[in-house]
Amino acid sequence: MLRYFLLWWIIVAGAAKSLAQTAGNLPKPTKTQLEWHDMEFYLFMHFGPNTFTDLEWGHGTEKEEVFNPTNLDCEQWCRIAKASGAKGIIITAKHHDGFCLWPSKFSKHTVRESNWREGKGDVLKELSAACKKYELKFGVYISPWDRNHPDYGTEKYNEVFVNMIKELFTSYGPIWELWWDGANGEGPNGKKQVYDWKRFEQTVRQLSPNTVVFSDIGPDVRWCGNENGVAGKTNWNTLDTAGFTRGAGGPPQDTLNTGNVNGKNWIPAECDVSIRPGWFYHKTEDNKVKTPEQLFDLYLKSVGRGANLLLNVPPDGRGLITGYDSAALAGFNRLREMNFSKKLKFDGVSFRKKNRGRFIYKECLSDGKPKTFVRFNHDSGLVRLYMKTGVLINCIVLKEDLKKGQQISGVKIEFTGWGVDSEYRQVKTISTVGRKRILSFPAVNAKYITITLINKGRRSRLSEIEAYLIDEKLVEK
Ligand code: FUL
Repeated sequence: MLRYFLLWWIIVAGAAKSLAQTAGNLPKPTKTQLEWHDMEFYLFMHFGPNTFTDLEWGHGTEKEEVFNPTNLDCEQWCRIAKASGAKGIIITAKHHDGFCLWPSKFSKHTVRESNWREGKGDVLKELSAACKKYELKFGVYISPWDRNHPDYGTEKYNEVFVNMIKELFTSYGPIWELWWDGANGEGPNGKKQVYDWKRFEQTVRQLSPNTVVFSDIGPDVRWCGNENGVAGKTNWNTLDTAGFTRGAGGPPQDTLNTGNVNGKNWIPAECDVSIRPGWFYHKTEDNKVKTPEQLFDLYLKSVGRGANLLLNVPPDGRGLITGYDSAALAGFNRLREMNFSKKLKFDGVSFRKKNRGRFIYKECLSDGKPKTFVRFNHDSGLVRLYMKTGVLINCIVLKEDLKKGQQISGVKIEFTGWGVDSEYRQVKTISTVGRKRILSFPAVNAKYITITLINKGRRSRLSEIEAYLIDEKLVEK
């Protein structure tokens, strides 16, 4: 008997060890990245000479006088951001035309050379102060491609860019996210720059180790592979970057969209998209602002697939966000509040016995706390939710605890209930969950929801299961 017990123990302990090793080897988010995941949704603001010249890519030859907002009010931007439920603002400190929204000592193409506020204005100063006041995170986009700077295309420009980064971090910090565009076109001398990315990265890390750095390949956050704001239905937070560079040398766009299942680095996806067709303000697009329903759909396809949503809302030539955009944003916020405020209640939760984890109380799956989770130790985890009477459901939200890495690779959701005269069963399957996975579908009248995790040998930590009946018009198409 003892012999059998020992044999059993060796097998069980061995299996547990190999599982633990798998989990132990997985890339994990840093504390800063975990906090970034919880930012969910924030605004992008494209603002600069293009706002006044009606261009998307300025030539770099525009006179500084063109930049002249008549009524700039960064607090208005912040109030609108707040009312939309956004948690931060990222501004184009310098776009490809090279114009600096701050009076950089390393350029002669800045707000200082403009007539705006007699050359004494500083958009970054005003925005960073307004963000502090309204408790929003402040981030900057800085394009390395510079169509104006005379040194661009020579080694000297790398020094210029490093100095600009230093200015940003020392005068306008804390900077929560730094957005690096990989664009690498020709400068005024017709040459392309060979960027010293290593040095740029070191400069940021030294000055501000907690800033989240975005680019095609991170190091902290990656591009989602398109500018439509849509993450992959399969969305791994992990990515292989070896052999790739930023910009044209980046991983294929579909890889950026889905991540790599066994990717070596934790580099989650951020979905950037504009509320209007263009990134900069154009009067002709005032009637092309996305509707609250379209924004809600984008939310399902970005945040609802485990990514973050960076929504561009460009201020106009007055330096204000128009009523078209602010109305759409407020409507978007209302839709999220209305549809996700009433969680449907389960009358019971049960687990397959062998899957019981450390935190085994049913409330933990609907307490809204990511810290409490159910850990599934086996290859197939199963949870069953029960409702005394059938309930109409058209949306399920799952959340995964990510501290030990992203592990859930497949979920089967089975609804059982009663149709008009017979019992029915409907099955939906999804792949990854990540920070949040929102699945919406035509309503079912369910009494039991059975959730099976297909883990392929990894341990999984499911922290939340929510069910809703959202407005049927909002169900993902
Ligand atoms: C791109 C730029 O070329 C666009 O103008 C815009 O800034 C977008 C967010 O990134 O690479």
